[in-house]
Amino acid sequence: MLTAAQKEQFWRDGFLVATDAVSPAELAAMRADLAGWVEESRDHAVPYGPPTIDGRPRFDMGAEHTAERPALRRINNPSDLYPAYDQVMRNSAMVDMVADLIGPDVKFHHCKINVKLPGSHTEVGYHQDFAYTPHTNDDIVTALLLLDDMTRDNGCLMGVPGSHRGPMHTLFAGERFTGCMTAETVVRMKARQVPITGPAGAVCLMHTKLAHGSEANRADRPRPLYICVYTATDAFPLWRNPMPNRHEGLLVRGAPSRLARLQAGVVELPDQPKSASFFTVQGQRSAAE
Ligand SMILES: O=C(O)CCC(=O)C(=O)O
Repeated sequence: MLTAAQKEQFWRDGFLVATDAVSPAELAAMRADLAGWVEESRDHAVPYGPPTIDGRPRFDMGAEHTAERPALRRINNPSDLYPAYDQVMRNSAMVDMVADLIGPDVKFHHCKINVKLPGSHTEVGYHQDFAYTPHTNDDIVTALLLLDDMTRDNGCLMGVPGSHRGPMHTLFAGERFTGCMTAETVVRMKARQVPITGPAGAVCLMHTKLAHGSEANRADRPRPLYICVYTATDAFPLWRNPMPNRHEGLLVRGAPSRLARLQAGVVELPDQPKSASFFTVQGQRSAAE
């Protein structure tokens, strides 16, 4: 699926945007579900929905949410319940692309949708995903599928090229897990960041150690991302899944592994409060909290 140049770009920069990661029909089905959920959220004042397997509300809204101006910001593990999202997580071109990078043997870890509706305040504080999901090795790809065009003004992802080859940065302030890098580190990251943009149906394939964040949506178009995390089958979790789900460990390509591959180093383990989504961990309140 990916050319040699695309693979080289991924390992050099730590990310890659590839178009046509899903078929038009797959994209349309996911978008139709999402449009329905945004409408449904108008009837709710607090996070709601069929709970995740660890009992959390599946749908989370920001504190600014109202019926008139919905701020649905997160849907946790949609592949657990919704066929369109399950199909894409298991068997889309996106999965083949991931296998080209860390395969041939690949398993699933968790997934979510970050919505960023127009007028919502949702932003993503700078972090490296590996700090939330440490494993025995870092052959882990976060696949961020664009359900709409992602542009500079609708709160696109911002990433620091090459940062996946540098150190891991703490997400603690003293003893408190903030889920974000420290203010000093963020200044350094932002000085080197680049916008990551693309059309609906493209995917940003991101190395688990890439430093990234994103700002609020200032446009009149939503910026929904369907985010699926995949690992090589010989990468095993060192800590509990921040978003437990029915399909953790599901083999999506190749063969399982009974060997764990270990990478030398010291890993700081996260501290994950059981809130409706990681936005609250990062200090952005949920609706009606
Ligand atoms: O939604 C975004 O802009 C980034 C998502 C992200 O970093 C995450 O969910 O870990």
